[in-house]
Amino acid sequence: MTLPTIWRFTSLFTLLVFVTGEPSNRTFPNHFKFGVATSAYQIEGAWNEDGKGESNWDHFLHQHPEVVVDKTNGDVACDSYHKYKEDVKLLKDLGVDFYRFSIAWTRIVPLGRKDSGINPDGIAYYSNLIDELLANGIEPYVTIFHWDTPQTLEAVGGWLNSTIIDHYVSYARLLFELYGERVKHWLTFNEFSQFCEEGYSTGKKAPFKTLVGVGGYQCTHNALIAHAKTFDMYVKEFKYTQKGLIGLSVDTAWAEPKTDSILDKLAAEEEFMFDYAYYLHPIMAGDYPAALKRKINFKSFFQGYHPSRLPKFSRQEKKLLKGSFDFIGLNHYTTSLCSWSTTKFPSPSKLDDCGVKQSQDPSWKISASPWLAQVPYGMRKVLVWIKENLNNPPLLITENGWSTSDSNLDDEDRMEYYKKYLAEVLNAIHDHGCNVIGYTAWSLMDNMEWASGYTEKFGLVRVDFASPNRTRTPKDSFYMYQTIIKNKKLID
Ligand code: PNW
Repeated sequence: MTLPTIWRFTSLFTLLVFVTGEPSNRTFPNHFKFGVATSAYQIEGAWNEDGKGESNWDHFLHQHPEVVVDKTNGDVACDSYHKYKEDVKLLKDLGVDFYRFSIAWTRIVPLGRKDSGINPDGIAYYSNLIDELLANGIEPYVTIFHWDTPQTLEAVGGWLNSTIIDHYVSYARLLFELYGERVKHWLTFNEFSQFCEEGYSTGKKAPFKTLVGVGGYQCTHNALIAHAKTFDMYVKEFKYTQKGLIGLSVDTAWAEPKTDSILDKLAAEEEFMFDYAYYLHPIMAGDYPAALKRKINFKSFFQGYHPSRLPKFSRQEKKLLKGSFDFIGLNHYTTSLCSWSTTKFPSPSKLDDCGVKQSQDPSWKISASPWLAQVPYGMRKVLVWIKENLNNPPLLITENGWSTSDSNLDDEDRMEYYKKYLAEVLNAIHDHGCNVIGYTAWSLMDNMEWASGYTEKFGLVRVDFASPNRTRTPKDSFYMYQTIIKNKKLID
């Protein structure tokens, strides 16, 4: 048999299994990196120490403790502001290649606007953290904004007010100046969908506004422009000397058609457009998807919104947006089943604009977070969908994890989740050639889970919130992840 004939009769899958052994023995590529993630508000505490300004989360949870289920807040959280060296020891022990953390804008620029002053102590904190990481062989991956808007800017509309764009860009420039020699991976934003839709439309996250069908689009629009301007600024002013990479993290739940019917398949496609392409098409192609614009503009017109509820990018903004990324960060946790809604959604709303009903299969295992079901195939399908529909960009999984209501050290369910999801990452790489460059577990330790307070725990490490020491104790999943990282493969 000639070689081409062998190629024709041997699927890529079979070949890869032949080359790499059984699927369960598959390894992560040599260049593949492992990390863990946290965010500033969720772990740091020290909310007003050493010159830090007030963020929207500080402000709203102090004013309205009742918006958090256990009426807690992030005033102390894991106290990482004081215990960062202990955190780095844990990271070193875990063996991660990188640590994804976020910088609190108000620690660096307390009043949000750079011209109102910067805070040397806050600057020193992250500088020390970065040095400590590097001294331990761990790369810092920095999220510039993980939802904690300076309250001074929130008070004048936050992300609804386009003046925030330039303040954000100045803050980002300062970070590149301060830390760019040492930080080579930047994420401009974490999950537009969560802080924009939930912050300004459905009112589940700070600033808890309910401008349904309008606020989320406006916020996303401004944040996308801030992202594009920051990317452009980095390329023009820093990239040549600092040689870093810039991406952003988007939230990518998989949308599975509820049945095999054409209609349900179309419903899932519609969900992808509103969940992924809405955010990713602008940064890849320079504008929102045409079908999304048509749909929202059409509905807006008949609802009496002139102009449309979906803002328009200028020609200059489109130019900046197009190709404004080095890699895409994916936060993936779960899957939903999609069908067309037979009951009406409130109108106007993003839900109504999309028109798709989402549900969970009753057989799925649900975590302590009601939205988070364990559906491992969703991980593979997301990676493959993005590869096939969005031109195979480099993908970094920036979050993936499982919540429990207790903090038990024998966290079997979390271990099962990680093993199954990581197996699907391997399948995406080996069977489908997805360009996945790394994986990040959420989270290093139990922390302040936003409006769920401390009731949903995502940590590989237990934190004793009853003790002023915030004592940290690794769970079984910590040791399992440690072994996976060491071996670059899954161990049964
Ligand atoms: C992410 N969903 O949020 C955030 O980046 C983290 O700060 C957070 O702690 C973590 O996930 C766990 O919740 C999400 O409904 C919240 O699909 C909700 C969803 C996805 C991500």
